[in-house]
Amino acid sequence: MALTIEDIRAKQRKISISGIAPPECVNNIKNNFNKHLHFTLVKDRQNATARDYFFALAHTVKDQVCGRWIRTYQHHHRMDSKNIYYLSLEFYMGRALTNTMVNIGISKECDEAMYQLGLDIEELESMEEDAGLGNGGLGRLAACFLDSMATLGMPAYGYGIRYDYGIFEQKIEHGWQFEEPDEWLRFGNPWEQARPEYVLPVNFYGRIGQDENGKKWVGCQTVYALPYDTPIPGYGNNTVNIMRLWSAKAPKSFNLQVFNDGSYLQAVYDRYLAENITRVLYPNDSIFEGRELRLKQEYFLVSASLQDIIRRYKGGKNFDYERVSFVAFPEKTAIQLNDTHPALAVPELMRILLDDEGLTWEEAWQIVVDTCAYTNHTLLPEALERWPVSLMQQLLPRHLQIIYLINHLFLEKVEEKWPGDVDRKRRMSLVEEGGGKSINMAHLCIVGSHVVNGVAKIHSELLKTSIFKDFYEMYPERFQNKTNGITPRRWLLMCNPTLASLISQRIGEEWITNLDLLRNLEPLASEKAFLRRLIQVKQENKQKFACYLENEFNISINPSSMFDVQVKRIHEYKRQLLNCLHIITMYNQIKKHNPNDFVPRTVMIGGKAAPGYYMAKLTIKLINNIADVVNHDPDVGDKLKVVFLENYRVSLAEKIVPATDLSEQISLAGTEASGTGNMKFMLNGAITIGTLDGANVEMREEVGEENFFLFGMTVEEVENLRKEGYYPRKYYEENADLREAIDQINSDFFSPEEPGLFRDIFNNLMFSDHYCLLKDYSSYIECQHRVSELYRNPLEWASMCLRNIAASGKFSSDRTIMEYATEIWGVDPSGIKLLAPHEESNNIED
Ligand code: 26Q
Repeated sequence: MALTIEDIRAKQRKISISGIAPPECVNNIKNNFNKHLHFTLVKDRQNATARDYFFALAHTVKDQVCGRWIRTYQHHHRMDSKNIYYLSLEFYMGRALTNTMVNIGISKECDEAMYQLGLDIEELESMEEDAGLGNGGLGRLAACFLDSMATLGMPAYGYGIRYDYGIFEQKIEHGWQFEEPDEWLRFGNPWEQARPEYVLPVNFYGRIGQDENGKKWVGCQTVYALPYDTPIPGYGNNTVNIMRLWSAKAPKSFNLQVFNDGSYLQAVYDRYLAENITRVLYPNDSIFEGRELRLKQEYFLVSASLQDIIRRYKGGKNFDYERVSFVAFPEKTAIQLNDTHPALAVPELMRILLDDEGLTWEEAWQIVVDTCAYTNHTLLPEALERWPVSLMQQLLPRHLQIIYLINHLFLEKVEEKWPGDVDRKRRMSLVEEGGGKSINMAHLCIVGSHVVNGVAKIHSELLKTSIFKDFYEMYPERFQNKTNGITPRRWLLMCNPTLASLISQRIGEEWITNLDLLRNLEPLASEKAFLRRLIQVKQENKQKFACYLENEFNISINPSSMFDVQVKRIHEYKRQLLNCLHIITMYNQIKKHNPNDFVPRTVMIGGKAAPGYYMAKLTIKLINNIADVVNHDPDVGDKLKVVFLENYRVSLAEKIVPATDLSEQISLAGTEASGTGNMKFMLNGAITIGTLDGANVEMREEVGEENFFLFGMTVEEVENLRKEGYYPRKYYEENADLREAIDQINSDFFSPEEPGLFRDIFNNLMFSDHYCLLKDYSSYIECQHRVSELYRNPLEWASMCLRNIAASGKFSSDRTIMEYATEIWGVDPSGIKLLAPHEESNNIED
């Protein structure tokens, strides 16, 4: 290998200290760092570990955040403007150290300080655990949104759950996935601030009745919600917002009954059961499972957050405690529901306004609808939440009663509009029959919100014509599109510093907060000198990733091969198996023809399977077995290499995205709501091979069809094919290469030791193939040929990469959030820049 990891780091260091850090700041950081090492960690340089150094630096950085945090709160209170609340069961934050340093503008100083102390800052950064409180796209989107809202200076709060265990750690053994618990809090979390003084009660079970105070819900079990705050720094504006995560705590009196009976030990043990509510993130991505504990989590988040929101409303500058009024609530409050997971916000806010605040139904309902908005993230029927009425009746009897009332009044409106249309009422009802009654949470969200949005143009259109068609006919004005985005801070500035500085050298730094400016790179697409530098940057990133694989996993890859990458959750609709069919086809080509004609590739696939998802787990095993055969075949050499990337997560994405040449976005058209990984690759100069699905459609629109490798059916073609009847066998019979690949899977070519291992994959493809892999195979293979041909010409390839970077501006989450702000929340982000604490005349005391 030409370069070692040390060479690359030394080179990158030269770039990163091109601006000189002021010595007084550097000294200050060194002093604080030493102070934390001594007083917070009680270590000296003799016995401190890399982890100790990470914690010392994290505390040093957090100290710099506190003043800005307090000032932001003061500013927002003074302004008394509308607050935005983003309710989500998932916030997939990843690591915070580098992001915090970058956003508050002290990364150069910290680099220099650690250098002077003889420490390797990258090694310290690598000690941080990912905050893995998410599954995939939906959770990562929430994290990108928090960054953008802070950067736009908006008074915004993320509300979520502080899971003791985040998304499981994926281990691969003999090719199979195993799950290990993610003990992310084991060494402590330097960023969070517990706020026990703001603890709130959350009630469960009980029954409907009337107590002495006129309460309608009595005899409940109470669990406390303890808030933990994490700072969310905006980029370069001295704003620090809050993400507030709730942790379950049993009240002291919990199960006092049992205690009085003398079973003290049982009572203490039961406290632990109550606290299980926030124990673990459900690891299903896009699969609904109706577990009671999950419903408890959803209500726990909603109940605690709404109490907190109302407390803040009542603490507002102009709130009149003598004459409590909620008329202004929607003017001061926007609540965004991240999918249906926090749908209970609708009946819970109704319950509070009716039972606790004494409003009439009509008053309360208007407030709820004007305040709430709902984002849908999927069309897949198996992902839609439908909670059994029997379960709701037990756990939340008052809410069920309110939902029935909402439904009754809603169906009256439907009857008014379409008299006698019984079937329509059945389709639109919040209560569904069949196999026991259940509540359709998406219907509840649509009826209880003033806006419903999809997450990419094509997805938002499909919502209106398919699953929510009836609702669109009823409330056309409610339906909007908000195409997803990603934060350019984490996904370029931070994860790809060499590309970021190459860009800044040419067009300045303003792109960091105005990503549309990347368009100014377009003229450089024909400038050979610049393209060569772009190639060089990509090559270094690839080499660095190759070093990482070598050091961490003892895997060696050829850094001059094309890095062909598909990283995302493993799911049938995302079609990792189509990628497998291509790999097998390439392998067969190499074996049959002169391998010297073959453009070398390293195909990397990564992602977690939900622990109970059999087909996804079998797919991982197949990828690993294919890798075994391909990588050990001497005829293949370093022409083709297959790697399964273990434990794909945010921090691994930050390493692989900058090193990727080809981004695989190959879902069946109409199944991927948006995708956001696709955007990360585009921003980092990868070229996409993809279908007309989700945000791919808009990426292609932005970059031009000549700069996007398109294949596969359109949504319309899928619909027509399904109508006329899809017979996968036909494509198997028509195409010899496809047949060969499928036969190899079935005839144990990849499982000689375990005959029949992949039979279920074979049967699934041949006799069902719900996601039409066989139909799209030939156009995929043909498209991959064109990709390889282009890769032979490095300058042409680089030119296309650059055009992709230049066209990626639309996919900044800043743009997405601006659209939510103006078109859903009715606020105009100030974009204000606050002064840093040390820049103000008076300090923390006021
Ligand atoms: C629901 C109930 C019970 C247990 C789990 C769930 C559950 C959890 C997570 C259901 C769905 C999810 C996650 C969905 C998701 O990540 N969707 C993705 O959202 C992205 C952001 O909008 C899109 O880019 C992706 O296309 C979409 O798949």
